[in-house]
Amino acid sequence: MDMVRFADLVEFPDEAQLPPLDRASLEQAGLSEDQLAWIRDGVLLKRKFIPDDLLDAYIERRAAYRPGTGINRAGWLHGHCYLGVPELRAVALYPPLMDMLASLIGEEMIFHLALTGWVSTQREWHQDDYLNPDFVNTWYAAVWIALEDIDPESGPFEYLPGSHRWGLLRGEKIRTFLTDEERARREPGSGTYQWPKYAERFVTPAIDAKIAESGLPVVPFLGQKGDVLIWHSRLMHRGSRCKSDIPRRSLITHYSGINHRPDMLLKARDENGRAYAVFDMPPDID
Ligand SMILES: O=C(O)CCC(=O)C(=O)O
Ligand SMILES: [Fe+2]
Repeated sequence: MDMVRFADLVEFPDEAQLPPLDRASLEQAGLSEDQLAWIRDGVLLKRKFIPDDLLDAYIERRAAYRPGTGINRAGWLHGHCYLGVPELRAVALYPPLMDMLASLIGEEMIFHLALTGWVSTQREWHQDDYLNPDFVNTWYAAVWIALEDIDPESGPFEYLPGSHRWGLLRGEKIRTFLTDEERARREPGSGTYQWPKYAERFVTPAIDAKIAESGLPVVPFLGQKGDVLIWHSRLMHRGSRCKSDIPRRSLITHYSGINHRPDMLLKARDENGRAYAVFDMPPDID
């Protein structure tokens, strides 16, 4: 088989389906500095955005999670672990953060996924939206929250500013290059589909070639405690390789436009009225 190209895996959806700030026809007069940065870079970096008291309560709870022996680097198994961890919800649903997300995506956002590892995912270059059902159409954003000064050797988050204007990787297109077995397989513990893992064998080279020809610079996010980086679901990013065993203490949270998740049937609100998704399966948090 010929090498799969980035162009074979992407689509340019009709702009009427996209969040307002992604529409070429948008009138930019009257937008905020933050919204303009988002349009330009596909990321928004806000220093000292989350108050220490919220972070400290979460850090204490997370640090106490040590199943088995020793330090737990991987974090909780489930993306919906926040259902059992109110300290996590308090950070993820911090009202100024939720308001900021809504102003970038164009509608109220619902929180539905947390990554609590204190180590890089070491996941290769990707966009987030292709893991979603197609109807999400990039009404989606994720937030990287630094819980301490991030060490350059710890495998920081890296991204390519401006890459959110490239084509949109589509799960449906990617899956056509997989076998039926690869498409169907799920992880035994968590039940998550494994296809993105198999797809890396051709998605990663296709993206690498696209990056090389783009000439865009790779930017690491070396945040300090309370700094947040919000990124676009079409932005190329990765968890870079660990160059030491220095921990990387962060919290990563993912959100969708509340009207773009008909698949998330159970929605709850916290005491500030902020939305998060509830799932039937109880999270494994002990
Ligand atoms: O910082 C990392 O390890 C990458 C995380 C990531 O790709 C994600 O949460 O979507
Ligand atoms: Fe990602």
